[in-house]
Amino acid sequence: MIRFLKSWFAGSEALDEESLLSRVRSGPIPRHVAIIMDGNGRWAKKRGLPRVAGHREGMKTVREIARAADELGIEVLTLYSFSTENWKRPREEVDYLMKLPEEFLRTELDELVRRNVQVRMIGDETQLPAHTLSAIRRFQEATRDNSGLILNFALNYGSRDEILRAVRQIVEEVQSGKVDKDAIDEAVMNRCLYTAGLPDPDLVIRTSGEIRVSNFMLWQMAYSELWFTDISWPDFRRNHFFQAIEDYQHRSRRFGAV
Ligand code: V07
Repeated sequence: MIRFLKSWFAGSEALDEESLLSRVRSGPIPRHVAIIMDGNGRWAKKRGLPRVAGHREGMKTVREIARAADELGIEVLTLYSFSTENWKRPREEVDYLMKLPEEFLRTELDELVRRNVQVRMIGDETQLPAHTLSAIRRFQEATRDNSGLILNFALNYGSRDEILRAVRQIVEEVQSGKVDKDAIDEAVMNRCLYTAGLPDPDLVIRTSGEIRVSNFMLWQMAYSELWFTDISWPDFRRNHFFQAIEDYQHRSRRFGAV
């Protein structure tokens, strides 16, 4: 009897997972989903592990969610991997984080190429260690001609910093006569941001309980749906991702696509 109940329960869980996926597939798929991957350090601490163990576990979630985004036909998945504020963390933690793009290259490049994924980065590249930047460059070169999912890592990214750089560039273009002051519009701003050429995020997800946007895509998320969960990033699964998208689909149906 217990065995029967167990298998029935497991079976209904699988059904739930599949029916959620098929419901999501039948609705409008967001073009761009952006995620603040919070809670790696807390996940580790709760288990008596060093913070870096949480970052390592978080890489597995990156793999799972990138696969899910690809399967749904999402155009852009932006993952907030390292903020301009994160340099204030302990030296050993920063050093570890800066090795993750190499680790990701080693373990994921083959599959990403097979999936026709294009890897990009937004953020200030100039302060990154040479070994980190070279892994990112290798990623970009190996996936440059791919036309599938854009897997966009926000690394040494800060939205205010991004906006200030855009302002400086626009001032330069005005001073050199390339742009008239009165012709500065949203399109001029958009092409001066790191996200130039990408659609604005339709959906922004933040894991691990904080209800803040923390200097992430402030200009770009003017009309985004926001979705928060208490689940930490290492515990975040494709079903949570599908749930966020289903909620987004209900909201955009109710309020119209503005
Ligand atoms: C980082 C793993 C995921 C959890 C959140 C923070 C830690 C993937 C990358 C990455 C970046 C660029 C690239 C390829 C992979 C990464 C950092 C941290 C700094 F081209 N995950 N991940 N970069 N974490």
